[in-house]
Amino acid sequence: MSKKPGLFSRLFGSGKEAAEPDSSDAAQTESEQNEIVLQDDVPDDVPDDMIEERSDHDEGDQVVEGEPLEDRDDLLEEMAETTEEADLSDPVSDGSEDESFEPVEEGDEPVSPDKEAALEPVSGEPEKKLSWFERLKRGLARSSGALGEGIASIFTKRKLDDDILQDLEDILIQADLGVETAMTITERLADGRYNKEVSGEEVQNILADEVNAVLEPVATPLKVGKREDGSPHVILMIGVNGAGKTTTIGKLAQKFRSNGQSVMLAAGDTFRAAAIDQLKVWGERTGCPVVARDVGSDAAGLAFDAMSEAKEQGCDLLMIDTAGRLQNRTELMDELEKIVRVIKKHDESAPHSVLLVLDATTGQNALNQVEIFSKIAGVTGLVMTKLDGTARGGILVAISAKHQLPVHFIGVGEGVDDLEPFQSQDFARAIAGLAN
Ligand SMILES: Nc1nc2c(ncn2[C@@H]2O[C@H](COP(=O)(O)OP(=O)(O)OP(=O)(O)O)[C@@H](O)[C@H]2O)c(=O)[nH]1
Ligand SMILES: [Mg+2]
Repeated sequence: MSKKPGLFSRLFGSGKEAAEPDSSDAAQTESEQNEIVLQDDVPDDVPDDMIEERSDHDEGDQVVEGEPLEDRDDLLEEMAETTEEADLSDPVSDGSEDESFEPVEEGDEPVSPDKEAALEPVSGEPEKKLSWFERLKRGLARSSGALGEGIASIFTKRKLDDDILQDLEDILIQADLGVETAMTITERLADGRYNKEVSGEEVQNILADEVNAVLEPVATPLKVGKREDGSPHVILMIGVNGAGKTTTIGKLAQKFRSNGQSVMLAAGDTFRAAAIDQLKVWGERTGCPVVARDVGSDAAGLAFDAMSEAKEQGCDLLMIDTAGRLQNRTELMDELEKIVRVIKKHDESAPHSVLLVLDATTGQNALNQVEIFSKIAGVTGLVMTKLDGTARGGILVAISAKHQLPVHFIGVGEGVDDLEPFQSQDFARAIAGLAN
């Protein structure tokens, strides 16, 4: 049985308990074999204007062209210490088959138990494994707590009147559920109950039903698997800085691998050496080859080459990481547009999934992110991270009511198993503070 990191760390994400990643000789050798460091040359069939060097940007580390990656051991040490980097503490999936993914006919073996054991944290007491719903409920505790307290405080043996309905609407709007959903819920509550006593539990049930009604149509499993022509399914991961793109790639790689799929990763965040290395660490942990170039290289060219490489190696899936970018930064959004354009040069149908990673703690700004990233890169689905530690989980309801984009996964912690396929009923009951 695996030793899990502390629950607090998994739900509230201090990252301080992260064990140093495995850097044994064996792992290093495997990692070296897995790494595909490409020359920064331009593929022949991509027009020159698409492959010009990217412009520097003033966020994150400065780009130094051709700068070699820092010493791996130092970087790994640094990553284990920082709270801003990927969680390195929880490499083990529960191994259960996930029906969200298509079965695989060919491909590499999933991560072997030996490799998993080698990556296990070495200290700490094993914890009772909570069910996903328990973890979701714990993760959403701040959102449901704020809603629950508000509801309890206004539904105390009073008859339902306009003041109570207005108070409830305010609470729902404050929890970022959106004006439309808030109004639907209050209208439904008022229907047949006006001037009657209403219990908090009744309100919670209506809240859960209405939230579910909005979310059910968008709760869509992510279908992945090799294309009919034998080429890999290409997933492009996009979003603002720090949303959780790279961590989500790592968590998904683990899931796909335990479903027997062969996965390649592309380090398309070429702005920072640490970002490239973060993905390499996930590659090591999940047994996925990583296509990387030097920091400062052209991200679109790298994506193009990674597609050739993944096809050549017969991979089922290619996941391309990208640098975080604010949606109002035109030059960075232009670069993203170029990445998509160059990917299409390789395969008109790609990227087959463009996953926008949204940080739940950003609240209303997420609505704007969905709008602009969709315009630029054709978002096909959403992943919402950090639903733990925020009272703003209701934003997912507002986004779904407005954009109706598929929601594939939600994250409620930094650990590798804190990302799960999105289930509307679970989410609705958890946010309303109801027992399963
Ligand atoms: N609490 C919590 N933390 C998360 C979750 N998902 C990711 N994180 C943490 O968020 C931080 C940023 O994650 P990254 O994956 O590096 O984010 P990113 O979008 O790749 O960031 P940039 O590459 O800088 O744009 C890391 O510390 C992650 O461990 C989550 O669901 N809950
Ligand atoms: Mg990243």
